[in-house]
Amino acid sequence: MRLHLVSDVHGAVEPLRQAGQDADALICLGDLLCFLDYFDHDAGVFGSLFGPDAVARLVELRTAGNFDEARAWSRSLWAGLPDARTAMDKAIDGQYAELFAAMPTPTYATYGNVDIPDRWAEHAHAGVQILDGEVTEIGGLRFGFVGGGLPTPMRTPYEISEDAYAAKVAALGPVDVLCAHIPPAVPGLTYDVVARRLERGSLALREAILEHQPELMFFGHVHQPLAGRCRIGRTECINVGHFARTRVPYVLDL
Ligand SMILES: [Mn+2]
Repeated sequence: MRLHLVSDVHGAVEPLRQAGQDADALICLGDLLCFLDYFDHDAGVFGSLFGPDAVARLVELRTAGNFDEARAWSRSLWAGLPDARTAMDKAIDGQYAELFAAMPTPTYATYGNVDIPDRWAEHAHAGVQILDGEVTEIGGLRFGFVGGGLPTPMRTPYEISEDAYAAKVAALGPVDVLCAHIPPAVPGLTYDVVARRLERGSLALREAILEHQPELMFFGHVHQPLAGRCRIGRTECINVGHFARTRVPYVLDL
């Protein structure tokens, strides 16, 4: 059985469609939406609503770590837009409609921190199984899925408390393959060498790995990691890659 795994799709519809080909199943570890494209300032929700110059300013502030100023700039942009809420919802639903339509049957998907969980059920077709704090069987193995991210100064759309996250991890129990959007809290896995900061990793994931020692743990979230993989005991922990840039799925032969 051949599985293709992707994470951090961030609006890459056509590459996602291709990533589902020649696979028996696709696993998607979240961050489907593109709000802000750091490289293509015309793209994403912000690019389509506010234009490239406004996006360039926002990218500049966030890259410099001025999150308060970035939020103020973002607020001023939204305030200048008549019926901002509707415009944003329309842009989000438009992206989700295209992305879910590009997913093959079967697809197993969980949320990233840059996702709106409430909007998924409406767009997912019958071949897409949405899993968050849940286990399913794939190729005779138990796969556990945990979605979302932990609180950060970026205040991305789906960040939950450490306790709520730990409860979802605990709900899985022992699994053969652990899948999450964010990595376990290991500095080499969480440090982004381009952004030059530590992203949020999960202590609960690390503890679950130490306790249950699954064969494999897959995640994404850290776009340019110091280390793309590491071992924790007998568990191989693997970042499946920043799909929006690489456009190549991670291939797992079972
Ligand atoms: Mn993420």
